[in-house]
Amino acid sequence: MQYQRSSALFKAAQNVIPGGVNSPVRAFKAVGGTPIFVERAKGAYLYDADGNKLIDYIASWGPMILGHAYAPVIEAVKSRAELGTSFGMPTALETQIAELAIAMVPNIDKIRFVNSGTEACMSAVRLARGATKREKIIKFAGCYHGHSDAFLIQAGSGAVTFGSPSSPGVTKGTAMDTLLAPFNNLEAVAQLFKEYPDEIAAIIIEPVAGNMGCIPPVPGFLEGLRSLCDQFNTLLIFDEVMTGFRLAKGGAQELLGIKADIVTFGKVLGGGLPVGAFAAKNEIMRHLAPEGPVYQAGTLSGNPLAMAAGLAMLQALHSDAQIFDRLAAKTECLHEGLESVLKTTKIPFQINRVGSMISLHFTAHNVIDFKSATSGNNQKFNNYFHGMLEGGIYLPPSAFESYFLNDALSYEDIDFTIKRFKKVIKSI
Ligand code: KE4
Repeated sequence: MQYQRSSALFKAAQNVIPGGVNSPVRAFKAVGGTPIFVERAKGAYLYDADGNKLIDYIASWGPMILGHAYAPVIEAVKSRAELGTSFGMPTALETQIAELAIAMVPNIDKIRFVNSGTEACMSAVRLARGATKREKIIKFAGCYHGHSDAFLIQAGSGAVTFGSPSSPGVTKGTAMDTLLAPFNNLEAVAQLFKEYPDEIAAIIIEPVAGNMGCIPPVPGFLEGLRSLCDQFNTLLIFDEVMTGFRLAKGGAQELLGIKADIVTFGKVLGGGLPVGAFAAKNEIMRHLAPEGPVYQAGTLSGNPLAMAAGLAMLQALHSDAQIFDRLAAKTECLHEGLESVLKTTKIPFQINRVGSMISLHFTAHNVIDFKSATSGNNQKFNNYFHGMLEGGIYLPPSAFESYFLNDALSYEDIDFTIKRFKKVIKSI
């Protein structure tokens, strides 16, 4: 593969955009080398600026669950654009997508649309604080809920990749209201409630962590959080920006059978356009402006193009009873293929998988939290990443990310991936 054009584009971008990218993880800092500039994408394939065709296992970090340039979404956006792109006034479209999302997701009566997962999580925490009149929150080391100050305390994803667990610019005051516990460690959470029995407004968690690689909850962990929240009148926020509309129609709440008090969404919900959302039962959502006093707003919230894309996406997912099983089966096939190759070597590895989220870690330890996720051999990961890229397979450029499979991936694509892995594994 050659990347002359991507490297020229990267050079030019660095003159006018910090680090040449609009989101740090895209810069390949963790894996080294030149970030790939993409020209277009269709189905399971990316076509980069140098004309290379790549099998895509990121799906834009989740949104492209039905493959790139999915025709119904494209059509919806095209026809909607003709009618105007933004009004700053309500449209019937927002009600339509809200009704469908509420029909698909358990335990929510109302939903507020925003423009990103960060905004959704930030607003959900403010709502929880306003509704409970408490100030502290609990988050988990390695979980990432977007880049608002309250969350950049040992965040996952890009922040971990940059090895700067707590970002400069976050004030001590903010950090004091964010309590940390290790993922999958119920005892540590119980301890925090012992110390702050009536101060914790909410626990915010990725029910299946996707920002340390993919890390499932151990049996009893989420159930334990649910009962601690009930015991201490704390709200349980499921950050389903990744898992929502991906693990099941009703997301992780449906798949894992755990009720959250507030759920946040992003990614798939927008069909590739900028959308986030947060949702809850009426008794919580009634605190939100203009119904209640908790303020939250946005010029482009509920933007008609984004709503059109999201509605087309949700309609496709809602009407296809097999989609989530198909995605899980393809992911299982990838898992088995990678495992069968690795078992012919002496390389220690862990593969974590939930639904269409999966990650490979070069470590002998079970990967159950931030500490064990960072015990992986990053050099091996980087060699693996570049070896696969050379073979036309685009994986997340960081050991702290989950892969996101899309339904346009064929079993031939997966077979091609495994064949390439067989070659690459010999030299990492
Ligand atoms: P955005 O603000 O990036 O739309 O969503 C923030 C967010 C919130 N919650 C979870 C569970 C998330 O995974 C994310 C964002 N995910 C990362 C990928 N790990 C986005 C990729 C990026 O930062 O460029």
